[in-house]
Amino acid sequence: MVKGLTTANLGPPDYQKALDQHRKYVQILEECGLQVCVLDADNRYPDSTFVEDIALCTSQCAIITNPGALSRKGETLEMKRILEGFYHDIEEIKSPGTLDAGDVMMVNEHYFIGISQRTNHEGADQLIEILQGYQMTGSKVQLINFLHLKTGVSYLEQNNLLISGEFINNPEFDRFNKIMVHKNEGYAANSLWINGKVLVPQGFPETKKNIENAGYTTITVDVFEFQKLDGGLSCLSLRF
Ligand code: CIR
Repeated sequence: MVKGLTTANLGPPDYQKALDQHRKYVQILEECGLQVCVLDADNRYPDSTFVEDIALCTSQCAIITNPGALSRKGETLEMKRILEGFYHDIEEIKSPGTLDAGDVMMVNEHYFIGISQRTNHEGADQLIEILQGYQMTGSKVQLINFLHLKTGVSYLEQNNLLISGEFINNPEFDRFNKIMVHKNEGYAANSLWINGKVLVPQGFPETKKNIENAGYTTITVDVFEFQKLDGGLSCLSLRF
């Protein structure tokens, strides 16, 4: 993982610390009532700990993505094999379409899809067509600066949206109650709702307070070693 893709300028991650933070993350998911299946390390793919990008797990089917970064394309094979153990229906995004599922935000049966450096229109259109085949819907959101859609916006259920930067004034999100994330706490925009609680990355007190003021219990999680690789709380797992 120390060779993972990054724009963060925070230096390479400390592998031992990352393992420790990952263990705690798993423990917290379990404490939130989830059954966690921890995958083996795959040393061929330094970014493969960010499993969220490789598949979209819906209530009806799993969709294996076609990651936008060349170095991540091969991650899909193993993920497909694993998800076949959980899903009857598996779909795939195909070239020239590319899609990272970190660009996909689920709001009930609707999926917002970021058009980014990783996800192109063709990939998003394929996803929308697949979703429609299962009575779900999708719509596109153009990104300007963020790596992934969910780097800057997280759905916390009950119509509450944690939102930052370029998304704050985007009319696509007008219908939500917006919980703002200030510029100096931007990383915390990737927080994670699980069974009524919200996991918030460590070190962002204002955002944590704003989430609590909206009525949630928060759990602080240290994922700084993963922040060094542009990864956040949601990227580290697939929830279904
Ligand atoms: C990458 O650039 O692909 C990884 N270093 C980080 C991926 C983070 N994933 C996400 O935001 N969903």
